[in-house]
Amino acid sequence: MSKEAIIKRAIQAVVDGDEEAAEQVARDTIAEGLNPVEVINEGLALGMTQVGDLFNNEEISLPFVIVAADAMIKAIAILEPYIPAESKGEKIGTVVIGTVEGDIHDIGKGIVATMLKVYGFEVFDLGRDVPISAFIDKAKEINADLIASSTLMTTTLVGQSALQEAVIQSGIKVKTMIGGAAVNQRWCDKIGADAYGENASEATRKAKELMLG
Ligand code: B12
Repeated sequence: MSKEAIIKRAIQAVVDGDEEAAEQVARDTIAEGLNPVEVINEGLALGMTQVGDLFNNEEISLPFVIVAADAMIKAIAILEPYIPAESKGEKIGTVVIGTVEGDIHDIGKGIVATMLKVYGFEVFDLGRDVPISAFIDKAKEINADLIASSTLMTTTLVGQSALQEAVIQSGIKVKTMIGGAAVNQRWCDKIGADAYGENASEATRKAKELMLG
């Protein structure tokens, strides 16, 4: 089966919220020797974006979004062990990542965490709804190079500015990177974070740049 056909099926499986179809596409991706990262980014994630648009236009209700998100999570769980490691050499840096307090959206954050691992970072994923103190404590404990935070809601954006403040207050030497659907470069500049990444590829590129700088 061609890559295009698999990607089309991946998009459709998420839009339909069809868990079995999503898992089957993941297994077919592996059987066909395709790159799981491409199927996640160009297929599953695109399907989730379409679900978001349908939800925004009030064409579907929240339960459908939940089912679609579950289908995507199940497929990613199958694909993750097959993602080829790009960096076989030395560790590039250590990252603490999480979704800020009050926000339970974690699919995109999970993709970013996976990509950072693939590209040679050691990643400590604190999950979702993470208090600011937990980011700071973990960063201190492991002597992190980078704290990466995600948020998808305008109501929880303030968590990223509070985190930025807390990093300064704590005096730890750590870079900060922010992302998530509610975030943009303007917000990054406003709160003084070191980098903003629009998607997982940009996140890895910017994280690498921060380690060099
Ligand atoms: C799936 C989803 C859910 C799922 C989440 C499942 C899960 N485990 O994550 C469920 C159904 C649980 C959910 C719940 C809610 N949701 Co919701 N949800 C979505 C939806 C449709 C898609 C999000 C998604 O997964 N996209 C796919 C991923 C791959 O994309 P992504 O997250 O943007 O991540 C990419 C980039 O942003 C970036 N990135 C992400 N994180 C990071 C971090 C860093 C450091 C970097 C560099 C980059 C980066 O890279 C990622 C990969 O490319 C969005 C709509 C949308 N347009 O975003 C609404 C949306 C985010 N939800 C919304 C809302 C309001 C809610 C609820 C409050 C609904 C309710 N009334 O109960 C609750 C939230 C409860 C809470 N306290 O958090 C709103 C937020 C509105 C706003 N602007 O504030 C949105 C925008 C929908 C809308 N238009 O109303 N939701």
